[in-house]
Amino acid sequence: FLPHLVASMEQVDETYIMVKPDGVQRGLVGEIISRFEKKGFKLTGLKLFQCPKELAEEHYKDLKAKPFFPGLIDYITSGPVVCMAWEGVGVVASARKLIGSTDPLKAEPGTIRGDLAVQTGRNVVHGSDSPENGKREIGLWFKEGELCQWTPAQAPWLRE
Ligand code: IDP
Ligand code: MG
Repeated sequence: FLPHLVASMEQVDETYIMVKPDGVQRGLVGEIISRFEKKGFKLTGLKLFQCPKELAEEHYKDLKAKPFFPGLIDYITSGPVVCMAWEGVGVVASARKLIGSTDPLKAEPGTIRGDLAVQTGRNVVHGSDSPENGKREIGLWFKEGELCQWTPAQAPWLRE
């Protein structure tokens, strides 16, 4: 039972990461992408996209009853977003840590929201909250043929 076989049996997850319209308007796209790129996750989908209202409502359907829901939908559809699919072992939980708390004033320094934002309603980035939602959201935001399966050259330098 060799260690490298154990490692390769670990579950590879996918997460949906999105630079929200404020992140695009503020010129933070490259900065946000590079946080995930430098960490060592694999990018499998990327596009600039103007989100229709129906898609924003479907994406955030669990928050429909919240008082901030209409404002949230206006915010997400107010300009282009950058949609990303990222893959890796533990990527969902790790991406949430890199992103930081929902309220940027409570987010730790070093996290994207902790470093780059001040308000919950303008918190620059989205990340899926579970592997199931990662799959669901990638399915919502990307069409078949928009995702790429590839082997990064750095792969053997990231994992034993
Ligand atoms: P998350 O993005 O950290 O997963 P959720 O609770 O899932 O946070 O909320 C989704 C998004 O809804 C937040 O990122 C934020 O943009 C918005 N939101 C959440 N709570 C509030 C609020 O109290 N006021 C305004 N917007 C909010
Ligand atoms: Mg959430």
